[in-house]
Amino acid sequence: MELVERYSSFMGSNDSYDEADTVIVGVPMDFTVSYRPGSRFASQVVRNVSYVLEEYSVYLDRDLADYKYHDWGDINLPIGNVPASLERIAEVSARLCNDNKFPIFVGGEHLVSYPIISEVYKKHPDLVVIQFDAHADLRVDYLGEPNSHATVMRKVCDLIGGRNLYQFGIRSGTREEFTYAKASTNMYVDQVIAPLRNVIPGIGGKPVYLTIDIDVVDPAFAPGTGTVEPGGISARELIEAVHLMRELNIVGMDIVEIAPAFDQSERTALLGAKIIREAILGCTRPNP
Ligand SMILES: [Mn+2]
Repeated sequence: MELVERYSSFMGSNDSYDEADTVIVGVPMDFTVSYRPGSRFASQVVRNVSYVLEEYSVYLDRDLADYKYHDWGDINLPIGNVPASLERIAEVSARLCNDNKFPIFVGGEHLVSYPIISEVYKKHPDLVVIQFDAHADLRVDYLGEPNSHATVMRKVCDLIGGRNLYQFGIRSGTREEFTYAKASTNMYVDQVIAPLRNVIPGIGGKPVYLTIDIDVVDPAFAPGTGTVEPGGISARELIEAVHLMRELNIVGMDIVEIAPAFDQSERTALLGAKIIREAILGCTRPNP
């Protein structure tokens, strides 16, 4: 045990970038959100609350001590400049792809997923995207603006093809979004676990990018988010859903829309931290 320790990194990780298989990056952007901003502070709070978690997961009988993961820090973003921010996020994503890292991005708003997925798609042209979310995020524009956390999955569809997008837990959107989803994507309204089990065999070994919008969870379990939507899955179901990802070929992921200021209990950020722990343990390999 060290006499003095630093906990400003996720789980106190001290692994270097070069030796790590997994790299965690904060993306402190919340410039296009339609309701309450604040997700730019999520990554710092997720790091802070991760201190309470054990490295050992009793669900998986695996221990983070056996894994190499590096917390790179937060991307420096030009606050308020959306196009320049998306470019910088893409630049970081490209580097992680080139270096063959398993990237875990901590949002930030959901729009940050777009430049990340764009880079991952360059590397994996047969990419599948799995989205856990309360909202469809399939608008063409939001108040005339095509770059928004409400349009992000429509942009992803235009990029990779809607049939390669699987949406779970969706319980909010416009009629137009649900009509589009019916014709163009694989959307499973309100439910997560049962439909996820059904589609996993069909996805098989294809590369999968996982994007988790924390508002897929019922606000009772995750009140710290910008666009709260009552209903939704429990914290336990989200953990189970992440465990199901072990059956797939996950090549990267993000967890977005945690807005710590709206949750003094910190349970939302803590759920995010726990999800990251389970994803590292479940979706990457130990590195003794
Ligand atoms: Mn979303």
